[in-house]
Amino acid sequence: MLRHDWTTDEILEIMQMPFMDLIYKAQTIHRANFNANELHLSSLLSIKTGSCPEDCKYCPQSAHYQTNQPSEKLLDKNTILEKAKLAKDAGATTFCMGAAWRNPKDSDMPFLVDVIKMVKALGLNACMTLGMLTESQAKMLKEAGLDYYNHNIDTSEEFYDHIISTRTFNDRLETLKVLRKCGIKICTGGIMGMGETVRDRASFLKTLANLDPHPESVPINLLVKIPGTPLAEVNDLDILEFIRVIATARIIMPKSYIRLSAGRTKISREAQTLAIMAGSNSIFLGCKLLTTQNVDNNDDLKLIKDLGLITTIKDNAKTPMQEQNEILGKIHDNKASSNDHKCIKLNDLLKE
Ligand code: SAM
Ligand code: DTB
Ligand code: SF4
Repeated sequence: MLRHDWTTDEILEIMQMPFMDLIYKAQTIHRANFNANELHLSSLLSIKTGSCPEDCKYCPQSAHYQTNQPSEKLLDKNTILEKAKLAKDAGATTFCMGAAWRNPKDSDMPFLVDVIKMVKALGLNACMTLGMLTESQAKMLKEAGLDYYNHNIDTSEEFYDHIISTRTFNDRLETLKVLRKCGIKICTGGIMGMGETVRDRASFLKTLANLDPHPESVPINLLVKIPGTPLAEVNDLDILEFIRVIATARIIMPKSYIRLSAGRTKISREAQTLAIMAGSNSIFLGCKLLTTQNVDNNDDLKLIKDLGLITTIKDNAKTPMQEQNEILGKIHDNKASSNDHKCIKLNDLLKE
């Protein structure tokens, strides 16, 4: 039975049960609702990078902090289309486009509508994350064919003001309501390891699980510490605590996709395996997330293969390595990361 009346104490009790019991319960619930060997693959593209007016203390793209993230103008349609095609060739089924905006301007809407139509025409699920939306904007995105909208609550209601001051927790919930009203699937989650308490993590999960219906997609990010941001030096979260959040999310939102999102570079393949065992069933593929480095593709594919996971990676993908690198890592040509050369053609590894 899907519940929407959780208390923080009830969730705390689940999250703090003996670890083996927690994983067993999460895995049992996962198996009752999903194929436990299946992993969903998404691909991310930052369509407008940097100079964001919001002051989210974790974010490399906030204009409030001195990070190494250069500001870039909105990508053009052809570039986005090219990246979407490459994502499809790589085997992603969902293409998620992010913009460093507080909200889109009404004058941006025709462009966004065209982009959604282009991505949908490729047969991909389209997802966007553009900040707050008005109802008329959400309606336009829905009519264009948008499947998912990512809009994270990020942390607990109680801790929110420690992390962001330029908008409120309630602002976030309002946009989520607008999305529901317009029939767009909701992707909302948050970031662990920002200095929050265990109770904050339970309260964060309570807000998500008490949304009715549950969000279709729940990204759980581990903080990527960005030099120059106020959270650059925060203490590392114990990885078992992170796994506890994933397992608890699976238990209380049994039918939602739980996405093991940012921060995978910080955790071992064994910890990622544990996260998948605890019920996360989706990852972002590619050497780059929006602006930061992701797990190198070689390592992801080895893990997929070693665990015998079923993914949407296609057997006949013929993307040249050069192009593959582009979608998987060098979204911005001038910022190749040191591990770009390790991005390999997906199927080469799977066919071994
Ligand atoms: N500007 C839009 C917004 O905030 O809704 C969309 C883009 S924003 C970068 C998308 C999400 O990325 C944020 O909600 C946050 O949860 C996540 N994120 C940003 N920086 C991060 C970091 N350093 N570590 C982990 N997750 C991060
Ligand atoms: C989400 O919760 N995680 C993704 C997706 N939604 C858009 C983004 C992670 C961004 C990590 C920091 C960066 O690469 O800029
Ligand atoms: Fe802007 Fe989104 Fe980053 Fe906050 S998380 S600073 S809203 S890009």
